[in-house]
Amino acid sequence: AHSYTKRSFSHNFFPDWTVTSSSCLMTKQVIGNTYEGRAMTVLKIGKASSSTKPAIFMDCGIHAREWISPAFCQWFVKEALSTYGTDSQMTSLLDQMDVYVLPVFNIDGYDFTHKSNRMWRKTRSRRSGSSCIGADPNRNFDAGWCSMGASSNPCSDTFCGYTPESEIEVKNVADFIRRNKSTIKAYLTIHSYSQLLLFPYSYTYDLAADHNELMKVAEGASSALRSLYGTRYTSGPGATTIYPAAGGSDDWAYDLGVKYSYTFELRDTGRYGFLLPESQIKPTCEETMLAVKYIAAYVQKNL
Ligand code: 0X9
Ligand code: ZN
Ligand code: ZN
Repeated sequence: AHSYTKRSFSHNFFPDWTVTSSSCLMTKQVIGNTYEGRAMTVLKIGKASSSTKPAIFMDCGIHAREWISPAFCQWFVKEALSTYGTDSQMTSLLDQMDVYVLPVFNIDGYDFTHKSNRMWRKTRSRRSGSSCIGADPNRNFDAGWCSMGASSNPCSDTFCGYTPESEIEVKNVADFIRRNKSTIKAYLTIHSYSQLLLFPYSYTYDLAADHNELMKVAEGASSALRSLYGTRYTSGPGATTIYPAAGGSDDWAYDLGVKYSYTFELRDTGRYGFLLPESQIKPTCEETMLAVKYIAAYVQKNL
């Protein structure tokens, strides 16, 4: 694709920008369809190269009601494309690496939160034998699957699904990451809310082999984030920092070999929760950008 315009997404949170470029900084790839048949499109952002570049994978909108998350992916794409060539860090990052962005992971659920139930969390898959709909995509990955902090009851909001990767959206993403396993150096997944920067593990209390380094990078990213508006984040392994919960994408990616695997829980800490007011979208995206760029710079430096 040779241009990026605000019309690229069905939900346009930032109507004040239009970014166009004559160079090839972004291409897109459909990685499969959702349960209801919507195309899942991964954007690949980076300077075109004949050789394969190391990459960072980032997804937003695993959980339907966490609306600030897809807003952040959209912000990231706009910021990356519009600051390439002027921001030295972004330029160097996109020269050397690619960033894969999946703007909305759980598109069916996200659509449902706009039309029927604002607090929906799961996918929208159906199966004969149960009248309850959907599974929690962040309990459906093959990482200690359904062993703790997940439910085998299809009516639960944390239903782990019938088998690992039973949700087609999870299968599509897992297949994409497996296919690109040798190039993907970092996995970032954006959720809300609680202001946390989590890393493996959540399916066990055991510390990750890279615990110290993951903690150090998380602390650096959190202080970069805090430097803008003073927003405080807590860093740590999922199991002890939020709660034990198996089947998450971060643990799965880490065990696959993607060392820098992080879950962001964006603003706020509960005053508005999932219903974060519009006035906080832009500041939340701006500060989160600093944390993501901090992690990206660290990964780039340690390739
Ligand atoms: O429970 C979750 O999936 C995440 N919190 S949320 O409120 N956005 O639902 C936390 C995920 C942490 N990582 C794992 N449990 N693997
Ligand atoms: Zn192009
Ligand atoms: Zn979530």
